[in-house]
Amino acid sequence: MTITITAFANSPDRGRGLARDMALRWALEEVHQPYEVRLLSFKAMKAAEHLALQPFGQIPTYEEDGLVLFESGAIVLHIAQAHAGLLPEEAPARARAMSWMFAAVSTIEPVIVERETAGFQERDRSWYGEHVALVDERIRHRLGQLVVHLGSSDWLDGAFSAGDLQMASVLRRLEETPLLEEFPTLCAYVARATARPAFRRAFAAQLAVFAAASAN
Ligand code: GTB
Repeated sequence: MTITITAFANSPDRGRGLARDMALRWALEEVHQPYEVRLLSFKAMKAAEHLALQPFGQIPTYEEDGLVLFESGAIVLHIAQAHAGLLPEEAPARARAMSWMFAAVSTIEPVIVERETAGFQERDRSWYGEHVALVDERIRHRLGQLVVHLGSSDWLDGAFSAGDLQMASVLRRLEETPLLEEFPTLCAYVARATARPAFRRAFAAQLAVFAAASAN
């Protein structure tokens, strides 16, 4: 069984591990599954061959023995269901961990992506500052709710799970904004998650891609 994922050949994150292949790498490392990476240029991502795997012309994808998946959240869920280590055995706890995966991608991530998109596409608009201020308030509201839920716990629901992997992956996208540091509980949460050996291995692997691309 060979697992192949796709990633940027030249990631615009410049080795910071913020593109969504990072969550797949991390999940695969957590469950000790080897994987290969097919690196794609922006042009290759929009070509028919890749569109047959990912209808929106994006990375990441996941291939394994004829199974082709896209959407990073769905791929992490597949990995977590297929291998022990990322989801609790007990059914109710397993279902709750999945709830947290969805909370990460459908409740927390959209407001963060809205901020990023504004930064990329609206910076020259007269209303940019006002818009970002409103989005920041929405982000703060969600982060505040997350802090209340976490309380003094290390993880979202018992032991570290795919829910934490997905949530920490989403929160990392705020690391270079002033927002995350307003929430020390979440900074500590992300630091705890990213100190995991599996994260460190995944991060090093994507950084090696950036280093090799920069050397060329
Ligand atoms: N919902 C999909 C999923 O979760 O798999 C979204 C996939 C997605 O957004 N892929 C992005 C992509 O392929 C890369 S990860 N973009 C190219 C395109 O759409 O043409 C998003 C991303 C990109 C760059 C940074 N960065 O530079 O920091 C961070 C995150």
